[in-house]
Amino acid sequence: MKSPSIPASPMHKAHKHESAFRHTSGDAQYVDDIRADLITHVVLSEVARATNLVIDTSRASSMVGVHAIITAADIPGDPLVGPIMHDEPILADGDILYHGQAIALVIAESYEEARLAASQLNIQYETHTAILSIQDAIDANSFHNRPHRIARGDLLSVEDQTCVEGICQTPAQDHFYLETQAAVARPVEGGCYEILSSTQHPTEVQKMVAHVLGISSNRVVCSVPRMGGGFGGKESQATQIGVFAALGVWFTGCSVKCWLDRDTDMKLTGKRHPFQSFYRAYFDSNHHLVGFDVEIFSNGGWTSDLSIPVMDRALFHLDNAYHIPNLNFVGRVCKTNLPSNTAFRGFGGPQGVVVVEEAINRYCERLSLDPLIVRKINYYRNENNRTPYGQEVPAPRLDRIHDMLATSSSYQQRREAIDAWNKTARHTKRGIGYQCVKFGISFTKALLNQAGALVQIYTDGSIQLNHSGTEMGQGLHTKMMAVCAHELGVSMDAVRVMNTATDKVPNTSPTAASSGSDLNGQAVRIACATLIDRLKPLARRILNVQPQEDIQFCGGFVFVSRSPEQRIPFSQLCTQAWVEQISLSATGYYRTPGIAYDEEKGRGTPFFYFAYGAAITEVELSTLTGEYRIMRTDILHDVGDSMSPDIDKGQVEGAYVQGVGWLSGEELLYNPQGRLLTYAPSTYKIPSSGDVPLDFRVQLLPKAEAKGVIHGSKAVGEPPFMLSISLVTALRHAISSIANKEVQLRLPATSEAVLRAVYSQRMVLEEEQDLIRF
Ligand code: MTE
Ligand code: LUZ
Ligand code: MOS
Repeated sequence: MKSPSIPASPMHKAHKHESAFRHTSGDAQYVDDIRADLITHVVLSEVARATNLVIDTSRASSMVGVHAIITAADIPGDPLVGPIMHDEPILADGDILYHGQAIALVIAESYEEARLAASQLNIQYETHTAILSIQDAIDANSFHNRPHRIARGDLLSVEDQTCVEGICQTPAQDHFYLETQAAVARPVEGGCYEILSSTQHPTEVQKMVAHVLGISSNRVVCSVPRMGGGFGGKESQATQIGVFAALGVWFTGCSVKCWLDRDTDMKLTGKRHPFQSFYRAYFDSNHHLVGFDVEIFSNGGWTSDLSIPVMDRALFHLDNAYHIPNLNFVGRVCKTNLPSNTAFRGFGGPQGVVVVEEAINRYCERLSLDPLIVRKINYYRNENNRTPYGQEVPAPRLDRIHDMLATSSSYQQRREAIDAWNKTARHTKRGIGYQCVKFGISFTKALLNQAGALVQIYTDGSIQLNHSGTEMGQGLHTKMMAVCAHELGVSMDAVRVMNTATDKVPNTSPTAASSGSDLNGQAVRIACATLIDRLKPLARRILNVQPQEDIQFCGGFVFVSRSPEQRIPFSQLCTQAWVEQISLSATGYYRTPGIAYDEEKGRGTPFFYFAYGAAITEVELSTLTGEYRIMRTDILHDVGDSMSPDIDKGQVEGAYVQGVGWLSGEELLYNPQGRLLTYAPSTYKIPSSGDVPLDFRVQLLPKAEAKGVIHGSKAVGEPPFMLSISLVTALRHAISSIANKEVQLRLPATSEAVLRAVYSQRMVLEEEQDLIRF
């Protein structure tokens, strides 16, 4: 019962990103826009593995413009950092463990002076052979953990079924956030520190700065204006940059910036984990995937960082959307002389999903089946709804999404038309591929599933909103404004989201695992509910109604539900609250209920719920050059009842295209000594506008409200990344049309890789023709 003159809540409406105009006008402030007295040049190692490192700084430290040169020996507190294991020397101490490792910091007035000084460092060491690949690590028994395992059923019982076996390799990927890693540290009186950081995890920066300097956490405040992209690369690995800047302050007393140029960023920081998986998939005569035996290895790099939870998420997603009765999944993280690989959109999920999808594709190629049909046969359904780790998949939405998308995209007709085209076309082949996803939402490290908020109302009715999440372009702040505006019944304009800061909300989790809006949305709602509870009795008194009378807050007014014309402006209520000494500031705190996982047993409920989606991708490729184009992509994605549909569509599009980059064009190449060769945009190719599907149709699943989640919405940041795997299926469809044989396609599917796959089909064809001839 709302009066027509009262504007509706902004919840579930289209919003422009809260910083959209500032992004485009240049008004948006990033960390590098903040001035500092001095800059930091990070000196990187030029070898992948060495011992007896000795650095003579005497000549360099007396050079013009140089204020300090810092090496491991100078660190005042604990020299080790790391988000979980605490195994990462902040600067190389005696040993060098990867090419590009930070070995010294030059704090200077300008980059030119710093680089000149760095060239005058006398660096000595003894080099050793590096362990680089997963195979090197397996051979050398070099691992970060013991194997993690999830198993059920009995694989012996399916041994006589049709088996496809193989080795599936997925590549690394650089985050290539537009804004490289950056931090500014400033001295604050009393030996305190202020760190402005481009980080997804300000609490980790605060903690590790305190730790490395040997001071208490309350002497450090870390705040985040915004990031120009994070994608997981600033979840744990922005910490080091913040610590570098803070060390600069410790030794000089001046404000110090640490900003990495692109080359340094790409050499120093970790990437998406490359995986190598040995699999055997068993299918019965009805095309049911009845057994899956998989041993997966990831390349963790030199320290453990987040590699173990990434591996766990890969294991949790080896089933993707399919019920598999008999299985054995084992995962292990390799320790190598590479940068420490880290969180990247999907957090191991994509690496897990690719394996089961490759098995299905190969099975279908062998039997000339449409892989869409085999996928559908295997979905979780109400009668088969337990994941390998025992969590229930309640009322799966896979069939509904599948049927809607297959129909709306005319999959069947288009596949037939493509098959007809491929029969006659000589140099261009077409392919169509379907991919669904089921993605578990919650941090796999369960305790991280918590968030806080601090909401402050001023006497004019305007609001400052603080919450524990960070903004990296994903639109979290916009969604949080909508939650706050909805709860307090004001317009979005009345709410200002403040920089994320550890002095406003303490002990925060990283903004990651796609759960930023789920967790912080609840915390914001709870804080606002506390304020509303305080304001309602006052409103009833002012409106002169009984204590049991229902009061509503909407459109900037506070009114009696039964008679909306009886109302006062929200601002008037706030002024009166101050006069009557009612607090207008409240915190909110939320933790996800009911999450538990026993890693020993491989059983539990690691996820609060699952997000779903599906995509159909059509490609056209040249068999002469291996080049291809995505002609059309249709996506239907389940974001629950979206809090902000336009922002969510942007997330779906961005995740898909970023996934396309991972699977098609982005290639990190190292020389045999472990030196990264593709460390700049000249050689490392992220997708550009020309790689976006020519015809791109993204829909959000209608009538999809989720229970127990903020405003019925679902997490969106990572799940659609996996929809890009439809590209691989589409490419395989196109390539297999040459000889109707199993495709050997290496990932990333660069033009060269596609051409090689085309040649190997042709060879099969020629061999067969030979057989016929003789
Ligand atoms: N979108 C943009 N524009 N920039 C980013 O860095 N990171 C992704 C995703 N979408 C990212 C993004 C990743 S890895 C995650 S985990 C989520 O956003 C984090 O934000 P959320 O939890 O608020 O969705
Ligand atoms: N688990 C997860 C995690 O699923 N996503 C994450 O980003 C993460 N980060 C740290 C620890 N566990
Ligand atoms: Mo995202 S990889 O969880 O930061």
